[in-house]
Amino acid sequence: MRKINASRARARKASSHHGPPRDRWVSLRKLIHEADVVVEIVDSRDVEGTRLRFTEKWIGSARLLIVANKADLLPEGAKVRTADRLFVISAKTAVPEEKKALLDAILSRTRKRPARALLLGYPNIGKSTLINSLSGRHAARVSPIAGTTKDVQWIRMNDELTIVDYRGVFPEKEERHSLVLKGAVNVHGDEEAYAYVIAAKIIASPVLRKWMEKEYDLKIADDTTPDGLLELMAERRKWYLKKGVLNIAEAARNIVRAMKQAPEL
Ligand SMILES: Nc1nc2c(ncn2[C@@H]2O[C@H](COP(=O)(O)OP(=O)(O)OP(=O)(O)O)[C@@H](O)[C@H]2O)c(=O)[nH]1
Ligand SMILES: [Mg+2]
Repeated sequence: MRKINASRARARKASSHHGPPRDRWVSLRKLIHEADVVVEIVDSRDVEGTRLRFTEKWIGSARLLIVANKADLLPEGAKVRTADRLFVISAKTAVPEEKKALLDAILSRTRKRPARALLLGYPNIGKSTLINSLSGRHAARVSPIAGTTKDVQWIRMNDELTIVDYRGVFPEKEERHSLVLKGAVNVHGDEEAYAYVIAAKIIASPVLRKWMEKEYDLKIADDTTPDGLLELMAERRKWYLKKGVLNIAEAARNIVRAMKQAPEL
């Protein structure tokens, strides 16, 4: 009796979208198999860094459409950095023609009607926002917290197309600090360690430096250190624990949050 229950529990687990990573990959493979088109969403600011390496291998290029989202966060005049052909958009666009062009691009990947398109991408990349924008209604839950979409949600766009919203995915081996920079994981309590990684990255990048200087109205010198940058932020915003003691933890939380809106990842 016990044995049967255990094997039933295992079977249930394998078909669930929660559970340990291995089961998740099994259910993802099944969803990919059932999809007519797979739309891989990447970040316009870091196309290469937010590509999912397994898609080409599992799906093949005929059924795959790569969409670079968050184009509105690119610095003015900057182009999406990539060698690949891809569709560039901002999920926040209000231009109906842009949405229509994306829907057409998705449908052009298959002859099946109604077609089923599965959206895949890193957490927080804007999959649910894009679905809401394309459907013109609030069908999928959206938030700046990575991991908002927990399961699978089928959303009917029109007679021709159903879109499947799926939880964010990323390579299991990817380092946590790299995921923090991409906004793909949430940081609680331990912001400070990541804040230094982010500060170093900002200091090293001319684009990010300029953006930070404008955002916080401060001046970053060539010899500014990551610690120094957090101090500058706290000074500028007048974050003090008490008189004369800067609140570095507050600056750390802010730099982690601000990075999600950075013009470059
Ligand atoms: N500026 C800008 N922000 C965007 C865009 N698309 C999404 N966002 C923001 O990015 C955050 C994450 O958006 P979601 O749509 O929840 O992302 P998701 O990929 O569904 O995330 P998970 O469900 O956690 O995997 C939200 O704060 C959105 O408002 C975009 O094109 N431009
Ligand atoms: Mg989502």
